[in-house]
Amino acid sequence: MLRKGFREAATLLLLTPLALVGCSTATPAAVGSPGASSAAATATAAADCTLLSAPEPGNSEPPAGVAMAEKAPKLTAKDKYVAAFSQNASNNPWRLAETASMKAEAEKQGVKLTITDGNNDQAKQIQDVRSLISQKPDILFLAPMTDPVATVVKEAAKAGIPVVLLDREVDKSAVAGTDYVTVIRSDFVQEGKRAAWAMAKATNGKATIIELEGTTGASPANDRKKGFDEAIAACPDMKVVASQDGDFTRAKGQQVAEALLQAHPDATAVYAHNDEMALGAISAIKSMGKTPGKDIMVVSIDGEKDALQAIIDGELYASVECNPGFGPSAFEVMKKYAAGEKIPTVMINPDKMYDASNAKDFLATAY
Ligand code: GYE
Repeated sequence: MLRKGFREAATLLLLTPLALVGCSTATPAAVGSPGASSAAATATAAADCTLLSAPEPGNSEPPAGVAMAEKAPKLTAKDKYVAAFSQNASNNPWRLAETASMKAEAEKQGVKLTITDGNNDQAKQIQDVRSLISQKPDILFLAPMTDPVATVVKEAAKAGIPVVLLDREVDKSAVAGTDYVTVIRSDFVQEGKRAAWAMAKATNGKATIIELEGTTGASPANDRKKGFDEAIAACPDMKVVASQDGDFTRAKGQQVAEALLQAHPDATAVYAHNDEMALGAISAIKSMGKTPGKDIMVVSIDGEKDALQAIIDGELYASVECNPGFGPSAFEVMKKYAAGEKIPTVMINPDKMYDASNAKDFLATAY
């Protein structure tokens, strides 16, 4: 948790302020894109923004006291599994990369995998899951669009099908370890905190921020907001002045960014809950005759190829990774569960931080 980061920072502050300038806590100009020395980033740092002296929060500690999945439908070990995957949308590179990872791993493991696409429509995804349940797969992988998909998670459990949630949560009416086996995901609150840290670096702790939220009701949208808000509370001169749903898409991100930037001409920063919306915002900033990464600093989450390129181009300051490569972990859980091994009810993926110091190194392998 960032708390750990704060604790470390507080200890360091007590010991020696000089120790704070380590390799992972370099000055804004050293860490950031060329935009770090921009007009948006005020020349003098906000002295009372403690994020500026804190180390990059990094990944959270693995959650403590996680229960094991005891009451979910069982999976019988077989030579050949028939699996289903309900994807919620195919409208951005992150979703396409996740689906490709599931397909590739199923092929590798000789698993027959049926995939449905919810078209970014919750009602369609609910229908998809019902039709997959009626096909009685051995296991159902489900990347939920929004919280209410919990309804069909419970229906799958009633039908005796073990469910593994991928990349998002559903609402708590579906019980982990009972209605579904586990959820594999990132720590989205932590991602929000790491984005806030990067934003503090980008703006020297002084920013008038526009926030582009992910799809309303999707757990990463809730948590990325929460983590960011909690972290910037450490910086009195960082304020979110407008926050709106950009549906995790480039087109909506651009449209919402245009409207909010017009309504708030004093904005100096955009925090987007994913790269696609950040890239939309970058287009919006340009169309208003402003320079992204200079007049307006942009920070986001995911680490897709176009975002890494935008970092290299100095238009995006940083992107907190959220890795879509779920195939290997999803099918490993399936095999372990079938073998009777105990499965924790939540499994957290570690994420990197991409900025001007490393974006080039990851460009060739990005999605
Ligand atoms: O960040 C975003 C996608 O649920 C973690 O959904 C996922 C998010 C991802 O559409 O780009």
